[in-house]
Amino acid sequence: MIHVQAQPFAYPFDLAHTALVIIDMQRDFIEPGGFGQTLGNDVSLLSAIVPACQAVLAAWRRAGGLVVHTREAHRPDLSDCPPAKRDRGNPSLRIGDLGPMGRILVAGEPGNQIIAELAPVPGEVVIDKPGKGAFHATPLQALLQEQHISHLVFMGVTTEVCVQTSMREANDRGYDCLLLEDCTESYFPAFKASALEMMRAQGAIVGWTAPSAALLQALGVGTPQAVRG
Ligand code: TIU
Repeated sequence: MIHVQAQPFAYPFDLAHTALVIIDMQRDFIEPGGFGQTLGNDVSLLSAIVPACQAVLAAWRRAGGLVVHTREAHRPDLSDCPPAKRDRGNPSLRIGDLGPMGRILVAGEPGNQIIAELAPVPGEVVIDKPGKGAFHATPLQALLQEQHISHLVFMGVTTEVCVQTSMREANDRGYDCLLLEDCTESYFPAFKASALEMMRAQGAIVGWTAPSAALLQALGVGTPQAVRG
């Protein structure tokens, strides 16, 4: 059993029964010209977490843990994108419209790909999800059950939208969830802070949070600073 120094108290997990879940680290949210920017957001905030995510992904792969990537992606005919989603806000381009990285939030388009720094490798799971949560209308739960997974470690964007929704879905399905604080980001720093606080409040009502260094230490991987120090 591995113990991570987390809030509100230590998070214990067994690597064989734990998956690293990376939510929506795709060009549509992180690069200019995608869905995030068309909603009016400053997308530059999100790329700051990429190095920390890379370090965790590398360590998790070395340890041999299961990796799950998600992409927020709609079918080209948008049959899985209800008006309640497509019509929200006042974006310059809506889901399915043609933007500089192809059709916004549509599967297979350049903007829908996971960023090169975190690209999946053969053997890793990639889940296309039409909603905010990773479980809604996807095969994720069946896949986790097949692999005897009971614990999920989360990274990705955005904290209070797809990450929080996915963690809440997971918690209701019985998974113990840890969110890595410096491996998740929001277009709204105050929303990130609130989301972290509300998830770990009331004795980890939704889940635990911890800095990625705490997970790396628990996995026996020193952070670059710790190695130098
Ligand atoms: N808008 C926003 O903050 N997020 C999303 O629309 N999707 C995800 O969080 N992935």
